[in-house]
Amino acid sequence: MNISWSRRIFSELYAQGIRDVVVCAGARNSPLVVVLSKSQGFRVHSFFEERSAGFFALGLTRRTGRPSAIVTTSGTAVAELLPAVIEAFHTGFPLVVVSADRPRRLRGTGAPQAIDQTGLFGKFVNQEFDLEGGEMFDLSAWSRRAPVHLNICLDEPLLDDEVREFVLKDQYSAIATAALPFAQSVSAEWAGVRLTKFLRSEGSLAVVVGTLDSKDEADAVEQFLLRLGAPVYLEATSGLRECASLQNFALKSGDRVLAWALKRNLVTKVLRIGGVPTVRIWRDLDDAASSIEVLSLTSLPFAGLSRGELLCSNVTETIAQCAVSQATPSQDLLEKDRAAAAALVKLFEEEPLAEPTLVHRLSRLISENSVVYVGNSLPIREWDLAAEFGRAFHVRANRGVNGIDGQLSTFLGLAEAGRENWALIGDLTAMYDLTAPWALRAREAELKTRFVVLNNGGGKIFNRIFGNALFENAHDLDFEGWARMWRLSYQKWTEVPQAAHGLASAEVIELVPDNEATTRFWSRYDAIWK
Ligand SMILES: Cc1ncc(C[n+]2csc(CCOP(=O)(O)OP(=O)(O)O)c2C)c(N)n1
Repeated sequence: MNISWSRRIFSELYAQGIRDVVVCAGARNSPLVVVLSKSQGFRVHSFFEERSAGFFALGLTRRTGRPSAIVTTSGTAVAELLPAVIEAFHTGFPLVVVSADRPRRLRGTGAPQAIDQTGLFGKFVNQEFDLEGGEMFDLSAWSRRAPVHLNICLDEPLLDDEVREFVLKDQYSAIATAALPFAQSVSAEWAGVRLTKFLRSEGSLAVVVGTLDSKDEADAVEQFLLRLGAPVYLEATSGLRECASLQNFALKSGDRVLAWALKRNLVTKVLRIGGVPTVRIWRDLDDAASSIEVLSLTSLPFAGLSRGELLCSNVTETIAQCAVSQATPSQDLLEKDRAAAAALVKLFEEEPLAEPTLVHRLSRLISENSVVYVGNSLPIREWDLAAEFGRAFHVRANRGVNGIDGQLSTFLGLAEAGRENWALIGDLTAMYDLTAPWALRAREAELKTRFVVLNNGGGKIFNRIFGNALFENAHDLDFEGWARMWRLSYQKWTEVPQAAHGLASAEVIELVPDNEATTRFWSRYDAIWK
């Protein structure tokens, strides 16, 4: 019954609203793969490397707003999906993992390509179904804010029937398949009351805005911040850095200004809105001895700190329920920020070859409205520090668990046709995901993609933190051969040009900073805060 069962499985997934299926073929999943190849209705993406494929599927989910599915064969192929599943779990995105398995009777016997696939994803899946002999699954209780795992045990003969073309029927109902609230969620009314109390309490407030879920949410937060009038640190993934209306309260000299203000008691309470922030002070706030009050308002159930208070609720509805009184921003803080921001601009002029300056100039080169994917490690931090304020981009990142894995694959999944798509990632991060351009083979014609590899010769974030060579994995490799292998155009830049001419539809740009200039830049930046 493998063939007819596979048809029922895909019909059900289609009815659940899934439209994109990433498939990594092997022998054990052959009934699923063959049925998929004969089905009409899915966009099928074929990949051979499951780790990248998992992140690509996550990118597709993020772009389409619908869960995507990923189909693997048995054994370690399934295990390769763990990083993407963990990232999806921590960012509240759905994925459907469909793993083929050998029959249950072989579990624990050491038979070829037979591992115990149940429980492989642990607490990072919302539901797991271990199915055999035509059993079906019921996804009505799936939160759609985390992955699910369907483990399909298939016996031989694998291809046990003729496979005919079939057209999938659209029974998908957006209402029946809407995401459920997290168990930790509180009502917007309750959250609004709590937020009002926090804002009215004694103390001097700063706001940090991390990743916001949508343009509508960003618009609502913008209006809220305007009413509040408190100093606000806007991470690029908030989508609010470009708001002209917020320029009077937006801190523009980097996250160090917050550390500076906390040390001087110019800020005594912090409101975080959106995703867990990247800013360094967020880690410092975890200090149990800290007297700084912290409140997090986020749609995800993660406090991101072991102290402070979490309001997991609908952000837009909560701020609509909140009675805001205008804050009185610390003038000392705003003045320091203005002076430091001016010093930063001067540093960009005086150190044109330093890494943050290259990032700054890149942010002026990239056309507005592009998708900009910023990789973890220094790229996201340097973009937050150095990207030109007021320019509108769609900034994306994987900040669930801050991994340097799967970054290019996620980028290719979420890249949008009809826009330019730029990825800015570190060199080790690029090496981690060398197979990612495989995904372009299916999407190439429609996509404009620029992979900017900031090649500073290793994991330079550690150089700044530890100054110990073992952390850095220093190297003198370049990316020209990688570009050639995937038949991508390639350019090497040591400076960012005034305008981007002659870029191919898919281009690798190796951006090479002058490491001495970068060291000088950071020591001069540090001096601003002494
Ligand atoms: C999967 C994973 N492994 C290891 C790490 C730890 N880590 C954080 S940054 C980093 C180095 C990144 O180097 P690179 O991509 O060159 O960026 P740079 O630090 O130079 O900006 C490493 C290994 C991680 N975040 N994720």
